[in-house]
Amino acid sequence: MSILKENFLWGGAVAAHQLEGGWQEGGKGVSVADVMTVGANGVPRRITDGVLAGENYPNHEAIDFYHHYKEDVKLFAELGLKCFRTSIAWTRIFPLGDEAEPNEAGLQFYDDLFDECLKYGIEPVITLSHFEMPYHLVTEYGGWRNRKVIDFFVKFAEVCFTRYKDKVKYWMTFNEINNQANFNEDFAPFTNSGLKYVAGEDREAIMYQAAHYELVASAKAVTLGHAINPDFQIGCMIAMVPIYPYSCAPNDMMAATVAMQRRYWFTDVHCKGYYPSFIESYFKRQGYQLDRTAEDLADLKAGTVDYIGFSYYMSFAIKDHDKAPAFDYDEAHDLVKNPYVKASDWGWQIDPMGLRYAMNWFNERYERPLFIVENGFGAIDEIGESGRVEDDYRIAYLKAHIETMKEAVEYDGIDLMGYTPWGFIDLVSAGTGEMKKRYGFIYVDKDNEGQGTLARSKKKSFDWYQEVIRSNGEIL
Ligand code: P53
Repeated sequence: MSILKENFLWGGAVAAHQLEGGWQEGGKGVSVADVMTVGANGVPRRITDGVLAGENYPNHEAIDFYHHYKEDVKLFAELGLKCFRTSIAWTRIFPLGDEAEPNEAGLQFYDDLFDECLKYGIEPVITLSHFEMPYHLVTEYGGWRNRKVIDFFVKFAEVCFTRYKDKVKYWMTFNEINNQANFNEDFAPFTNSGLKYVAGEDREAIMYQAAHYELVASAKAVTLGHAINPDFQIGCMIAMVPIYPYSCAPNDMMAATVAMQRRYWFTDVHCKGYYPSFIESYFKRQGYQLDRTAEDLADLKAGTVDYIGFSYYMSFAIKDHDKAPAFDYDEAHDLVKNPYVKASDWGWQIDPMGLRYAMNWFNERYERPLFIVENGFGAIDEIGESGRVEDDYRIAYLKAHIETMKEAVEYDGIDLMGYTPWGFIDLVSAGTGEMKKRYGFIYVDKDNEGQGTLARSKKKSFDWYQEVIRSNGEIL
């Protein structure tokens, strides 16, 4: 008997824009990911005004999964995956986002991809919106600040649900919808919501409005999906980075509580169907008059999610900065290093116990099944003398996290659906656009400048993960 259930969904996770490439193939339109240049460790990606000549846009080709998917899915089957989490590029289905009819070539691509997965018994797990909304919706409508985008998204969801209802059972609406809580930076508002702020705007108020429209769109999609196929399991997707109090000073504890509220209220709306009291009270204090209709509130109530999908990479710590803990935490300034944990080369703090903590945090509040849909270790990999990447550091990271995940199931009684490590085939980093920040068990020969043969090869972690799946997590 294993600790994890028999039908546990062991898998791997990616997103369309980070691996497919083929950015203009099959009638695909330009997405927000197509106008982001390559960055570097500590150097943000630039968002350009459209696609400009002479810039390096790493997502345009990515790892060219669009043309390699058959050989890749064969490798995924060899790895033993039970499920494959990817997203449907919105711009393959609606190239501009506001068309009356979908693009058949795009729909056919995902039919072919899902058939290829199902041929090997690999279940597709699909995110509808993963940092890749049509760029046209940004330039013509201002992204999610515009209520009209709700209808465009719901239509996209309906087309996908209807077309793939017999091929896909597990869905998620918006990837890491809560990243935009960090509204002072440009990256998350743009990738989440297609928001480009102009100077002098109230960034925060606009973020709440955009998030509200997304939450309504998500709820409407959930209701619609269940009507199309009652067997669908439709989840939300939250970036879970627990925020610990730096010390047991009461103000640090309260600062952490408030920071968690600020980052995770999205989950309350997705799971409970209404806004939590602390955020209503914050809106009141700020004088925010959001556009939230009675119909919206009814939609939110009706369309709560079946499960919580979440990513987990790291934890944060917060120190009260000589001010009473209020609802004004700012990620860039208030976070401090946790002296008890180490960090990756990119400064992501490595904290396996934080995963068990996060699972308990979700479980206590929402009592919904959980699905760990991202976890992983971004590192620079070198092909060693053996001819392959000996990524023992990655194995160590994953092993430690799977151990605490199993503790959460065994000791805390948490209902866990599955585990899909991020970027199990090397792909373009979302945060930096780099290729050299690798997460994979499968190496892809390509560098930050876009050079390389695109050849795939197995790393040491490939064999390790194969055994983990085969033993249902008993052999780590
Ligand atoms: P990269 C920030 C914090 C946690 C997760 O990230 C994040 C981000 C945004 O960078 O994103 C998720 O590639 C996201 C994936 C992304 C992955 O984590 O910056 O869902 O698209 O690739 C890893 O190392």
